[in-house]
Amino acid sequence: MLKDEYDILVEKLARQGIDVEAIKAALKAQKIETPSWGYANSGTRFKTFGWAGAARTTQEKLDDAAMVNKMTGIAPSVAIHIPWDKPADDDYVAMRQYAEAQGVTIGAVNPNLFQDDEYRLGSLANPDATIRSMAQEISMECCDIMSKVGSKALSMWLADGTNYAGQDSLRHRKHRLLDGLKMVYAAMPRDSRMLVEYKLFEPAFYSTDLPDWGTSLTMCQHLGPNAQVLVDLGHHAAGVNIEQIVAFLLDEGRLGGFHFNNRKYADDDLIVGTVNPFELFLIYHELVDAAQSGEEPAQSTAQNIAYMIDQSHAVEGKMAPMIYSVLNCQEAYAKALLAPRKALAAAQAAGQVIEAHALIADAFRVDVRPLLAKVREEMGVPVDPMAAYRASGYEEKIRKSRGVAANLGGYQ
Ligand code: LRH
Ligand code: MN
Repeated sequence: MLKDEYDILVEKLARQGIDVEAIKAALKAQKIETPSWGYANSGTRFKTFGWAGAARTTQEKLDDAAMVNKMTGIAPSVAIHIPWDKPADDDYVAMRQYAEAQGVTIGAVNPNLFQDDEYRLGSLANPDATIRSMAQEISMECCDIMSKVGSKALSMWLADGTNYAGQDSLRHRKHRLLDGLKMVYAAMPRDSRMLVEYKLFEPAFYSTDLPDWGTSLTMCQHLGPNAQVLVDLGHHAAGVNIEQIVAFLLDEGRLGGFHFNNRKYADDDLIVGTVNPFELFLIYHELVDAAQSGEEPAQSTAQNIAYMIDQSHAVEGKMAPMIYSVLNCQEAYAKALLAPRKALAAAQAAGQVIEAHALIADAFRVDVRPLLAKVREEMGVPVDPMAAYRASGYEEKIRKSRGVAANLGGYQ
């Protein structure tokens, strides 16, 4: 069945002059990083529902991430969050060895600068110099951890901001923040990069010190060439054109990576591609366009993106939603890869508005599942990862061996 559909799709794409083998090669090289915290219990401020089998330790999170990679073949690394993933014996080399023994590597290192009591008025932007030093220390400790675990990315998100007008000097918070980031930037391992994540609001509700892409970009330009912007899909005001931000940052050579998820209202952290799959497709369209443009710095920037998932699965389990998320990214990428770029460029140059839009909309409408099944078959991973996971017995195994974790508060 899929075979016939695959043959029909290949014929159709070949007639459009599209190189199907090149698309398959690109899909086999796709890499999506999963978040360690996505495997553990997490909820909302109202409630965290304990899920039987949710990971309780970093080793269990690495086991789960390895299973997601086994099922999909394109999730070879795991982002860690410190101190959520701080090993009891502080042995990060052992953590690296455990991960690699499971078949995954440690990816981005995220310093947690938002859960200690001292951070009430902020971390790097806090008016109190002692607390700023504390946040700088923890961030620089994460730079050491990067060397031990073999990570090339320090992922900085700050909850810093204010809740009331006049609460603090907005310009002086900017000065403190940049000074702090500069100290951390200088402490990063050579050939690594800092990913600067912005967020419109929450937990601060009057001003956020890194509220948007422009602020993050400006900070990155002050810091140096190894600082790039991280785009979390849930961190924008409603109606913002995220794919245009992606195109702009690619063209500036300052797009470092993504925290993929989806939202209907605010930072909902839902499964990527479940609310607005067309937006996810358009984001991949801009990435493929830049990667095939021959224009610099856009092309090399697009070929060096950290694709990461950052989600909180409050009601839908842990493993199935993570596998489903990786598959949604794979599908969006496949659709973007098969868009007829030459015809599109011609229609755009000719000002053929509807024709140009229709070429992109048609690419989105293509059912790429037969192509993805073929790619998985050739990669030696399950043709239907969700069905394979359900049939694996893994969910039952972890439910029995782990039960429901005790601590059920927010994130961990
Ligand atoms: C903040 C954020 C950030 C993480 C956290 C888990 O909303 O997106 O990336 O540190 O979620
Ligand atoms: Mn995020």
